[in-house]
Amino acid sequence: MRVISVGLDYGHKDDLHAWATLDDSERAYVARYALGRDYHKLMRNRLQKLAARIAAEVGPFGYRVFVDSAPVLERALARNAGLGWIGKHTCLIDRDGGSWFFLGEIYVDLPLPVDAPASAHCGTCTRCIDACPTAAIIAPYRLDARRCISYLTIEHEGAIPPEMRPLMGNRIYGCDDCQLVCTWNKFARRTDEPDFRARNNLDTATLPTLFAWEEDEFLRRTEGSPIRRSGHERWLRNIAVALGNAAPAADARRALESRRGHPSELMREHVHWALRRHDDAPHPRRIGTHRDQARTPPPAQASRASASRPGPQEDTAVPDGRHGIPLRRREQ
Ligand code: B12
Ligand code: SF4
Ligand code: SF4
Repeated sequence: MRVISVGLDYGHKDDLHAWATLDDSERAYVARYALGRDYHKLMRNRLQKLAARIAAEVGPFGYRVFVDSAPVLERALARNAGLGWIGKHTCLIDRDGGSWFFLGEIYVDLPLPVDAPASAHCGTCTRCIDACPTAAIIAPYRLDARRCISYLTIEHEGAIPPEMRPLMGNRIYGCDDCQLVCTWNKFARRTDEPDFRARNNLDTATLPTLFAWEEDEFLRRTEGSPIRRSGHERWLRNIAVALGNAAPAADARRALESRRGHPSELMREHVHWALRRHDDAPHPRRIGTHRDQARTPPPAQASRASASRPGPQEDTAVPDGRHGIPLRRREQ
């Protein structure tokens, strides 16, 4: 048996836009991968087509397609297939493609030649570890999923641990910070895939706007989106946390007040927490920035740097304050 490992780019054109949203506590941040159509079906269809094309060339063969659909170690397989290396943030990165791509596989019974694994190029860089708002990357290549905002906002059921809430800033669905700071993503391939374009203005929407969606509207608007799977209650729960982290403003308070009497106990608790944050913070709360990180001296020389393509070891510091992460951990 052999595994054909495939990457599908989802990177959006402009990372600055992502930083601007993270900087603006009135707006909602949705992970880039979830702005458009759910990738699972799209990628599975493409892999099926690829299998059909192979069959047209070599004749019928046995195969099975996977996209997150079974306990498959997708990153390890992709690394072994030469698609990239597993970065310190634990995502797969390619020198030319960055890390904004999904993974999928076709298991085949064809005697294909085996590719060589990709070599690693993180060097001494620690940007992703330093940038993680919740310190979820507890050591290079080790993620504590319980601290990861992606897990907390997408997978976690029930109440979000109160100590994690202030660290989440305005991230309401998934998180990209560790990838946004990664130097290799400066060169990431961007996608023109219309299906991955932002729907419902999810890349610019304000928190009160999204908080106002009732369940039927939520279901209608998230049709075909990965967001739908988490359900309306979790959606509201996450936005309540983000509204609690927003700079005090009449709009945020009004939105929270409108859900004070929500039938779900979970929601009421999160709304009360958020309102308490506003009561306790009469002055505009300082929004944390990446300033300190941008000022960190560039990591020391690592292996193979390309002249035209600076690796993480070269100075990639950004202008002060451009990379904002609201409410980083030291600001609790
Ligand atoms: C669970 C999961 C999560 C969890 C935990 C993530 C984690 N880093 O552990 C949460 C919800 C936090 C999460 C978040 C995200 N995820 Co996710 N997630 C998965 C999922 C479904 C399973 C991963 C898993 O736990 N596998 C089981 C463990 C045991 O395996 P593993 O983590 O891959 O690593 C082990 C193996 O590689 C093994 N190993 C390594 N080498 C070798 C060699 C040998 C011989 C052996 C035996 C084993 C071995 O050791 C590793 C450590 O135990 C995968 C899809 C998949 N099926 O792989 C997507 C996946 C990893 N996620 C993906 C994405 C896009 C994300 C997010 C970016 C989404 C977002 N923007 O919010 C974030 C990124 C967070 C981060 N920094 O990693 C993509 C990553 C694409 C890429 N370029 O790498 C995947 C591959 C989905 C996909 N099909 O595209 N995710
Ligand atoms: S996705 Fe966000 S919370 Fe999770 S490890 Fe990356 S930066 Fe940290
Ligand atoms: S930010 Fe640095 S350490 Fe993290 S994955 Fe990218 S190159 Fe590796």
